[in-house]
This record gives sequence, C-alpha cells and structure tokens, in this order.
Amino acid sequence: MSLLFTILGSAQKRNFVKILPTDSPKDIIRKAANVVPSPRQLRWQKLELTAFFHFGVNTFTDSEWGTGKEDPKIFNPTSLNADQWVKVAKDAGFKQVILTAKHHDGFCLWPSKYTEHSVKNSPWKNGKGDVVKEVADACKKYKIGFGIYLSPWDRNSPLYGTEAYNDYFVNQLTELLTNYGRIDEVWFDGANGEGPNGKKQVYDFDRWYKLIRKLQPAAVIAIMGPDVRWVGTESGYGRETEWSVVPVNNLDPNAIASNSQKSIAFKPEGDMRGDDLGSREKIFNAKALVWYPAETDVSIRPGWFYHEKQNDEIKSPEKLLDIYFHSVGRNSVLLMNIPPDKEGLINDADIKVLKKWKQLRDQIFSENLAEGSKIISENGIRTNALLDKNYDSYWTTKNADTSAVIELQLKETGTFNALMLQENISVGQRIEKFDLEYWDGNSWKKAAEGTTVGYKRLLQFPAITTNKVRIKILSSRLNPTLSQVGLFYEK
Ligand code: FUL
Repeated sequence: MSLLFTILGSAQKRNFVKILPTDSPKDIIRKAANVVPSPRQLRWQKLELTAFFHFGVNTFTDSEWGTGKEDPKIFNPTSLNADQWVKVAKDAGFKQVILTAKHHDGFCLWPSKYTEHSVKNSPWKNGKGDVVKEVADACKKYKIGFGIYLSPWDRNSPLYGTEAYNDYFVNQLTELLTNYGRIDEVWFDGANGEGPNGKKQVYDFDRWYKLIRKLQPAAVIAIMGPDVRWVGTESGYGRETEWSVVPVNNLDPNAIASNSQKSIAFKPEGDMRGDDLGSREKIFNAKALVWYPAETDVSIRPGWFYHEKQNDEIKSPEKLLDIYFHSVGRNSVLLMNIPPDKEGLINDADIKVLKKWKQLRDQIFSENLAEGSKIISENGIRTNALLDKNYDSYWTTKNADTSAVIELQLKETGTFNALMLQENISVGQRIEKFDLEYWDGNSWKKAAEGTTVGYKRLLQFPAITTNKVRIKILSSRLNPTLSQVGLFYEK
C-alpha cells in the first residue's frame, strides 16, 4: 500500500458524514460503516467504567435538588478525604471519575471568583478549601481520568434567565478548565428550570463547546454535548441494540463542508430515549450521521446524593453485576454514582458492595475459556487476533464479505454461560446480527443470539458444556471486524 493511499484512506475516516439526496441505500450503509470515533471518543469508550461523585449542599440538607438559597455555612464535612474517594473508585476498577463541581443549587465546590455561593464561605477548612482541587490531585496521584459536572441550571445565580448568565457560566467553566490540570470529561446535564425572572435560560452551547475545545481539547463533552450521548434511562440498563452511529440533522454546514475538520460540535436534538436510534431504517432518513456513543448513568443508591436513610438501600453486588452486563456489555460506558457522605467519605456500606462487585467481575472475566482454541474461519483473515489480548489487532473477512462463520475448537471441553465480542470500532461499527452455536456431540445448537456488538457485547445464556463453538455473523454493514472473543463462566 502506498503512503499516499494510507494518508488518503485515513483522512476519509471521520466521526461524521453528510448524506446526500443522491445517495443510494447502499451508499448510506457504506457511509455509516465508515464513521469512526474521534480520538477523544475512542479513549473514553475504552474506559468502560467511570465513577460519579455527587457531593455538595444537598449532602447536608438531605435533598436531591437544592434551592440555591442554602446558607454556605451548612457545608461542613468533618473529615473530607478525596484521596479515599478516588482510591475506592480505582480499587473497584473505575478508570475515571466525574465530580459535581456545581449542581442545580449553584453552590460551587471550588472557590469561584464569580459567586459567594461556594466553599469559600463555608466553615470547611475556614473557607480555604477546594474540593475540585483535592479530587483532581487524587486522580493525578492514582493516574485515573478526571471530569467535571457543571450544571447549566443554576438556582442561585441572579443572572440566570438573562444573557449575562452565559458570561457567568463561561467564567466558571474557564476557572475549571484552567486551574486543575487535564480535564477528561465535561458533563452538562439537561435540566433547565426557570430563573428568578420567570424566564428559562437560553444556553449558549456553541460558545461553551468552543471554549472546551480550546482549553481542554482532549475532553469529551457529554449529554448536552456532541461527544457522548445519554443512554436514555437512569436504570443502568442500556439498549439491546446500541448503535454508536446515529442520525443528526442539525450539524453545522461549515463543519460538514470542511475537510480539515476531524470532529464536530453540535447540540443534541430530539428524543434519545427510543429503542431504535441507528437501524438502517433510521439512517436512511438522516441528513448526516455522527459517532455519538451512549453513556449509562446510574446511582449505587436510590438518590444521586448521600442520604443516611438510604444506607440499607444500596444496590447489591449481584445487581451491579447485572447492570455491568447490560451497560458495558451493551456497547456503552457505565457511569456509576457513589455519593460521599456528610463526613466527606465514601461510606463503608458502599465500599463493601463495590469490593464484592469487583470480586464477582474478576471471578468471571479473569479466565477466558476460549484461550488456546484452534480457530477456523474460511472467509476470514487474521484469526490469531481474536485471542491475542490486543484490542488494536482484529479479524475481518476477505473480499468484503458481510457474513462469516468463526469456529473455535477449544483446547479442552469447557462449561460457560457468557460470551464477549468486541468490534474494532476504530474501523467503524458494523455487525447487525450474530448467533452463538455449540456442538452437542451430534449437531450445532444455538446458545445465544445478538444484534449489535460495538466496543463490547456481553451475552449471558444457560450454561453449556462443549468442545466446539461457532460465532455466525449473519449480517453486517460492511466487512465485519472482531478484536477479541471471550467465553466465560459465571458460577
Ligand atoms: C439529573 C440531575 O437533575 C440529577 O440531580 C443528577 O445530577 C443526574 C445525574 O442528572 O438530570
């Protein structure tokens, strides 16, 4: 392959594509199959697990949505230790954390210059403390990612509902994006209530996105942002069929026209809660397609903030495992909330559950029963890639075939009840339908079936004991790719 071809080939790979009125259905499918994540989206997807820390005045008033009228003096954690929060998260397998720097009450966990409603007027550390800094420093120490939640809705600011609020917001965002080192994710929530003047704020999203791209180009902008989409529920359970390539009809025409533009920024529009966001039917009617992957946010407790009365309502390790299978295992990143308590610590009750959850995952996923298999795939190439533990190398088909059979002859008869598949999404997301079959000694029987794969697909099924399985890819948008295959046993 010539160098020129390589350069041209990679230049064509972008995280968005325009659909022309003259495009045939086949053209549209080919275009969809070639949309890829931007580098920041790819890094984010590989995290799999991120932790949310909801902490603020609500922790002390025992509420979920503050009024903005709280006395900052109520914020008084007796032994706040952000090092403990981050260590707990890291030990449980989280690769990044997001802190509610400001929730809807407008109270800032850092000493913002632009408001009095902050830690600087609290008794905590005599008003000299900065929770954002403590969490950011702990993330650096433990080498995990750090993100901020900054609520656009602000029930304290007198400017809310006026144009001046957008300047206020930009000032606060600038403080957060310049004073704490690298920021990996900026999380804008969708709630938008009325300001003191009875008017809803019109948010200047474009200005915020430009500022983030300028000050923290590696950060993904989530939810009310162009890089990461809300999965559409707070249950922890993602969609059965989860496409990361979805239609978007409000893309900036300049972004589409510019060939040098490697990724785009757009305001999310429309309802993202349906069962089907990216099927062929959906994309045939699109004006443009973007890589817009799903994040599944859920709290370990009923509420987002800590409430003592919920200490015995923490989700069980088994429930968290089920959530893991149905979020990470359904092509999304799991963002799990673990709210620090009034002392400023993650409560022992939550730690206990997190440890057990990690143990359960380790028990299941530390032994891949497919390892050492002999692999036969007649129309496939690079079969060794499937078990090489390297995400970047991948199996695919010859001659752009869109279906394939991959047979794994296990090194010994084994018993398993879970399958893991990973597509190489840096090439695109393509697989639409697959079956898992096993040899029962006489014939092939179906063990499980699935639709999309994406970054990771996990399927559970009644345990089977066999020495041979095959993965049948029944439909794919272009030649399918697979980076890794796994067979696991959950006791
Ligand atoms: C919601 C907020 O209103 C909740 O309080 C919480 O922060 C959740 C993650 O997002 O929209």
